[in-house]
Amino acid sequence: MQLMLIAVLTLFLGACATVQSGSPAVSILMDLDPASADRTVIVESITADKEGRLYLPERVTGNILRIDPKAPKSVTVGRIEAREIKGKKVDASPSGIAFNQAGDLFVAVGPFSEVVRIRGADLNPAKPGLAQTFATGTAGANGIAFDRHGNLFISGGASGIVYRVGSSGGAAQPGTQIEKHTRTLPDGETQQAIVANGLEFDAKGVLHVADTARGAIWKVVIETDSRGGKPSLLAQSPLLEGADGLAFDRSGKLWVAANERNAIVTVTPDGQVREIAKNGGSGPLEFPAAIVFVGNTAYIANFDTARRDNMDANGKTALDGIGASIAQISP
Ligand SMILES: [Ca+2]
Ligand SMILES: [Ca+2]
Repeated sequence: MQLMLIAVLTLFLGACATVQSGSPAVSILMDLDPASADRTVIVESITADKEGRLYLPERVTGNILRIDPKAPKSVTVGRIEAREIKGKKVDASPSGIAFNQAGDLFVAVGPFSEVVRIRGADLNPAKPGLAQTFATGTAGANGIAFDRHGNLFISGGASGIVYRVGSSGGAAQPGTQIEKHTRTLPDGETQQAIVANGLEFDAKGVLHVADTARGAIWKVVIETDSRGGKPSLLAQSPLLEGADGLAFDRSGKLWVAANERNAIVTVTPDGQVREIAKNGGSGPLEFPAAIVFVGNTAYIANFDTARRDNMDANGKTALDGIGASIAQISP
């Protein structure tokens, strides 16, 4: 009897150890609108400053939100104003966000074909800084990332173009291009044509590009003149369908938000793909679109659009779950 008890206990403890060494748990750091699960708040990207505070551009208002994960509360520290273009009011609907080394904040604004800047000193909850034009000529501007020389790279979405601009801004130039491609989602209708989405540089300065349409990650070696070489495929997998925001962890592993699959996937430097978290439409991942690390903790922006695995059972809405939010994965 005693032996049997020990055997059962051993099995039980063994199972616990297996669970602990398996997938890390995803939890919610903050619901960005506790009053609603609808898209009253829309966040597509996330970054962090040197003090570990999180920044998200909000698409409905054009506000830049700042959240200290140690005491989560959203404050507005900057703003991207709507513009009048050809007689029509055009909202900024900002996407990619990144700091440069000096602590100035940059945001991709697709509808303006620009990247805008707010100086670090102007990120102020008492008087939110107004964004100014930094780079122009970036049609479809989506993901952004700085190389170690201070050049800014900007993904152009379905065109596959990745633009580059020097540290003083101005007219951006094409740096490299991912070949165009369109994938039909499992619903047989939705077309996914974004081949240049999330961008990130690894520790060696190699640019990585998320190809949402192919479910792939491309590597691009940047030449000394800051132009990109020919893209080479690091990984392609059904697990990467919907690949959006990217972030490297401290070990050099690439984390990928696979938005349409409600999943977080990792890719090793030799191209091994592994799923580390996935859930249905009720969260905690709700169309995860971007990731940033603060130390060993990953913070994830939930964009929560009604597509594929984030759709409710009715096949139309994404009102299950809590809506726009920040999820976290702690080691
Ligand atoms: Ca909510
Ligand atoms: Ca939802």
